[in-house]
Amino acid sequence: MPSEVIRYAEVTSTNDLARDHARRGAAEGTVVVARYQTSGRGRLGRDWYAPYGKSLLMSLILRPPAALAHSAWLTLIGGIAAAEAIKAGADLDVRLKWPNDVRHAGRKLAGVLTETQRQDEGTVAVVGIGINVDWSADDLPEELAETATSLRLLTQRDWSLDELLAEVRRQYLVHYRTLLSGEIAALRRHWSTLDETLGKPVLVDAPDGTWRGKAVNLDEHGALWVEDVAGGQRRVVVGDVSISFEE
Ligand code: BT5
Repeated sequence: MPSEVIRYAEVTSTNDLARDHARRGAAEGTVVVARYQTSGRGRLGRDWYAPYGKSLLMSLILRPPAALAHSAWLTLIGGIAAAEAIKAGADLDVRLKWPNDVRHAGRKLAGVLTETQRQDEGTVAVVGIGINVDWSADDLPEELAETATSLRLLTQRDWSLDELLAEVRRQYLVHYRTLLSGEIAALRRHWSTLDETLGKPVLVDAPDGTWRGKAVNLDEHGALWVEDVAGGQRRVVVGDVSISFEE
């Protein structure tokens, strides 16, 4: 494993450690990985659950140009990279739900949390990716029993956390270079091969409230456009969408 991987047994959150390493000068592409997080987090103050040693918990340090520091693509690429790394190891129909869910048959397998900070040497983005790998049925906490799954549960076999880490990192950096070179059309095409949000009736939970509509487009900034019931198109930048299948 290359030296750009920094390993810990237990941390608060790999995103915290990655931010600290970035402050101390860690290069773009450095990854922090841990076997356990005492305060693993999701977006909007939510928790990220992972039993000891059975999930991939990684944070990638990036130093994006200012124009891309808050681009939703930093997160969307995380989902693409996680999905592709999983698909490289098994023939699974893994899908992306905007903006950060990697799912199989509607159950969440992985999530992405991007945090951006101004530091002395410029903007640092930390892209945290968690993948449920070696969980057995007993590892699923009750509150996730209906909504989450793991690679072991889906494939009945062992997965190497190190191989998965290397592949997620590799894939991420390939797509990140595409983003840096401004080839957004290529990224959008890539997203759409894995997407399960576009064209679906959705329930949007955003800062402007909760409302129903149909997901219609992903724009060049990675924002989701949703047509509301009155036929108007609204841009969703921050928020959650649940896909409602009962239409
Ligand atoms: C996410 O948030 O999906 C982002 C997850 C990012 C985790 C990585 S692990 C490495 C790095 N270090 C961190 O501290 N975080 C990152 P969000 O979309 O807000 O989803 C969170 C919600 O998913 C929770 O409220 C639960 O309902 C559910 N959840 C929690 N843990 C889960 C798991 N392991 N698998 C599936 N669902 C989970």
